[in-house]
Amino acid sequence: METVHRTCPLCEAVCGLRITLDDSGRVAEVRGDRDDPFSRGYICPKGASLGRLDEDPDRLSAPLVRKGGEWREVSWEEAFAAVEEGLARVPGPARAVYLGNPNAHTMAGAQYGSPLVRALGTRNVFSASTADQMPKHVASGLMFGDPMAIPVPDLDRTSYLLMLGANPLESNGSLCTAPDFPGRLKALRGRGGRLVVVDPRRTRTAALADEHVFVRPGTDAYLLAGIAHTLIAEDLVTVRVPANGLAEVAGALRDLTPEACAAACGVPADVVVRLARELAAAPSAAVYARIGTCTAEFGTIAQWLVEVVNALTGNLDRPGGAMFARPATEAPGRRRPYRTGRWHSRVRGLPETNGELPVATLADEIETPGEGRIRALVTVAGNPVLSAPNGARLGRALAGLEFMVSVDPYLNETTRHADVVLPPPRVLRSGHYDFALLQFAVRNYARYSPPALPLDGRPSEAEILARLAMIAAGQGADADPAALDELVLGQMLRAAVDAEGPLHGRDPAELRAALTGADGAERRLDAMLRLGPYGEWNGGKLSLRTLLDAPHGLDLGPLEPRIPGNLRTASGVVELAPRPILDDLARLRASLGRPAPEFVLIGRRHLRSNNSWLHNVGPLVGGTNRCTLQINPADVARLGLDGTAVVRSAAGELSVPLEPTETIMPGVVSLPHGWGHEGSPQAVAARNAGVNVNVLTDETVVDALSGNAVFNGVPVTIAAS
Ligand SMILES: Nc1nc2c(c(=O)[nH]1)N[C@H]1C(S)=C(S)[C@@H](COP(=O)(O)OP(=O)(O)OC[C@H]3O[C@@H](n4cnc5c(=O)[nH]c(N)nc54)[C@H](O)[C@@H]3O)O[C@H]1N2
Ligand SMILES: Nc1nc2c(c(=O)[nH]1)N[C@H]1C(S)=C(S)[C@@H](COP(=O)(O)OP(=O)(O)OC[C@H]3O[C@@H](n4cnc5c(=O)[nH]c(N)nc54)[C@H](O)[C@@H]3O)O[C@H]1N2
Ligand code: SF4
Ligand SMILES: [Mo]
Repeated sequence: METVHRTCPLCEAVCGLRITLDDSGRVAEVRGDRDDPFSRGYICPKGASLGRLDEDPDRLSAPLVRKGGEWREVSWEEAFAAVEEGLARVPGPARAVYLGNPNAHTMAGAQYGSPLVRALGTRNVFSASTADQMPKHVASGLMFGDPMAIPVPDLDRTSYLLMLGANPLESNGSLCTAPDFPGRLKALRGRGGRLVVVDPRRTRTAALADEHVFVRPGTDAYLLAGIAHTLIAEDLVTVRVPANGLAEVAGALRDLTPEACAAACGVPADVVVRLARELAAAPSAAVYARIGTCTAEFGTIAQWLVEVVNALTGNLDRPGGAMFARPATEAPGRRRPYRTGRWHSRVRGLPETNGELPVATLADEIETPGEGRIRALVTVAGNPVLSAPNGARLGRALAGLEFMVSVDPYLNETTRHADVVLPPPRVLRSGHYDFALLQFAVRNYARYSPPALPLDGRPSEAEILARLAMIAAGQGADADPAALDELVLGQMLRAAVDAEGPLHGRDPAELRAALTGADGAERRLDAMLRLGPYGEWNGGKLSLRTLLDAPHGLDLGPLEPRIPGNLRTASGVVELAPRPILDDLARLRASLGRPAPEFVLIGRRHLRSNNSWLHNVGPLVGGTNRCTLQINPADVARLGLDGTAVVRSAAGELSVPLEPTETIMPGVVSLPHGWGHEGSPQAVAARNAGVNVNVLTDETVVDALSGNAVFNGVPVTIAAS
C-alpha cells in the first residue's frame, strides 16, 4: 500500500485528494486531503469515485483506427502514421480543431494546446469556451484589456453575495475556484452575511440562501440593468477604481428603469430597487454570475453589467468585493489592447473572439461547400455532438469529414466519427497543475502533483499532443517531441532576458541549465513558476522544487487589490462603457416588448455528473442523477401531461420523461446536457442513455458579441406524447 496526494482533475474546485494505492497500483481508497490549505479535506462523490473511473474497463487502452465501420487496435507508431497520412491530405486552411473542457484540467491541454493550434495552420479554431464562458472573456477584454482578467467574488470575506445563474452546490463552482463552495457559502451566512440567488429554479444553492429570486430565463441583463440604473438614479455610486465612461453608462441605461426591466425579466421592480440598495449599503458585496447568464442571448451584456455593478458599488478590486487572483504561473501581460472580430467565420460572418470561432457555426463550416471548407478535424478532450448547440446536426457533419483524429480516453458520440482515436494514459500517470483554474481562485494558491505512477509504455498526453503538433507542422510522425518543449522554453527565456526586469541581459542558456524537472512538461512548469510573481527569478521563492516539497499545496495568501497593475486597456484605466457593448444594447432594447414564448428550456447540472462523461462510472449514475424534464406541476395539469412529453424547438424534437417539481417556474422546463448515449460502447452509459438536449438547442442563435451558444431561454413547445 502507498499513499499519494494529488489535485482532483474532475472539476474547477481543485480539491486535494489523499489516494491509497495497492501493490498493483490500483486505487484502494480516495479521501479528501486534510492537509491541503485550500480544500482542507473536502471531497465530493466524483472525487471519491476517481478509482472507479481509473479502472473503467471501457476506457481505451490502445489507439484505435477505423476502416469503414470497423475499429482496430493498433500500435502507437501505426496510429501516428495514420494521422500523418490523414492530415497530409488536407491543407492547413481546411483543417479545424476543437478543444473540449478537460483541456482546462490537464497540463497537456494548457501546455500543448496552443502549439497544436499554431501547427495546424488554420483559423478554424473551436472550443467549449463558446459553449460556456466566452461572454466573460469578451466583457473582461473590453473593460480591463485582458480577456483572462475575470474577477471572482471574494467569497471568504464578502458580506453580501448576489449570485445569478450558478448552482455551486451541484457544480462546485465555475470561474470561481473554491473548494468546498457549499461550506464557504454557509460560512458567509454564519458571519452574518447575506446570500441572494437568482435562478429560474429553486436549486439547492437557492435553498441555502437568505433569498431566492425567480427570473425569466435569458433576461438577467435586464435585471442587472435595472440594478445599475437604480444605483445611478438614487445616487448610490462610489467608483473606487480609476475608470472611464461613467457618464456614458448612465446615459446608456437611462431608459432601462426598474419598471421597464421588471416587465422583461419577471422580477418585481421593488425587488430590483431593493437589491440595488442592499448592494450599495453592504459593508462589502460581490455580484457573481455564471453559466445561466453566459449561455444566453445577451450573455456579454450581462457579464459587463455584473462588473459595472461591482464597480459602481465600489466593490471592484477591494477585499470582500470582486477581486482578481494572482496565479503563480502568471506571465507578464500583453500590451496590445483587446479586440474581437480580427477575422470572421466564412459562412455566417461571425466574429473571432480570443482567436476562436463560435462552435455554433462548426457544422456550417464543415457542410457548406467552397474554398476553406473544413475537411479535417482534430478534437482533444471534447464531445461536441452532445455539448454544442444542435449537436445532432454536428454529428451528421462529422460523418462527412475526410479525416478526423480525436485524443480521448473514450469512444463516444463524437470520437466514434474519428478515423484515429489516441487515448491518454490513466489520470495517475500524469502530472497535474491547474494553469487555467488557479487564475480564478478565491485565494492565491499553488499545488503540483507529479505522476503517481510511471508511464506503462504508452505516451503521456503531453507527448501525444506534441507529436500531433509536429505532424501537423509537417515534421513527420518520427519527430522528437522534446524539441517542441525546448522551442517553447527557449522563447520563454529569451523574452525574459529581453524584457526589463531582474533577468535582463542574462544568458538564456544559463537559465535553461538551472531548470529542473523529469520531463519537458515539468521543466516548462518550473520556468513559469520561477518567472511568475512569486518566483525564484522574481525575488520570491517558488520553483518546481518548492512545490514538490509541498505535496499538499501552498497557500499564497488572500486576494489583494490589483488595479491598475493588471489592466491592459489602451487608457490604462477600467473602461466602464466599451463602445461595442453600448452598441449591442440596441439589441437588448429591441427585445423589450417581445412576447414571451409559452415555454422556454434551460439546463441544469447534477453533482454526480460531469458534462457528457462520467456516465460510465456505476456509482455516479442513477438515483436523482437522471435525464428528466423538470416542469412545474401546474403546467403538467394544464396540458394534461402524463409520464413523458414531446418537446419541440426550432432545431428538433425529443420525447422525454417528465419530472414535475414545484422548484421550477411555470413556463420553464429544464433538461440536463451531456446525455444521449444510446448505442454507446460504454456499457453503463448506454444503459442510462438519456437524450441529447442539444438536439433542441438552436445553433443559429448566438450572443452577438461573443458568438457564444444560447442554451438557456430556448423557445420550445410541450405536448403529450
Ligand atoms: N445544453 C447545454 N449544453 C452545454 C452546456 C449546458 O449547460 N447546456 N454546457 C456547456 C459547457 S459549460 C461546456 S464546458 C461544454 C463541454 O463540452 P465538451 O468539452 O465538448 O464536452 P465534455 O463532455 O466536457 O467532454 C469531455 C471529453 O473529454 C474526455 N476526457 C476526459 N478526461 C480527459 C483527459 O484527461 N484527456 C483527454 N484528452 N480527454 C479527456 C471525455 O472522455 C469526453 O469525451 O458543454 C456545453 N454544452
Ligand atoms: N457536477 C457537475 N459539476 C460541474 C459540471 C457538471 O456537468 N456537473 N460542469 C462543469 C462546467 S463545464 C461548468 S461551466 C460549471 C458550471 O457551473 P454553474 O454555473 O454553477 O452551472 P449550473 O450548475 O448549471 O448552474 C446554472 C444555474 O443557472 C440556472 N439558470 C438557467 N438559465 C438561467 C437564466 O437565464 N438566468 C439565471 N439567473 N439562471 C439560469 C440553472 O437553473 C442552474 O441552476 O460546472 C462545472 N461543474
Ligand atoms: S468538488 Fe470537484 S475537485 Fe473536489 S472532489 Fe469533487 S470533483 Fe473533485
Ligand atoms: Mo463549462
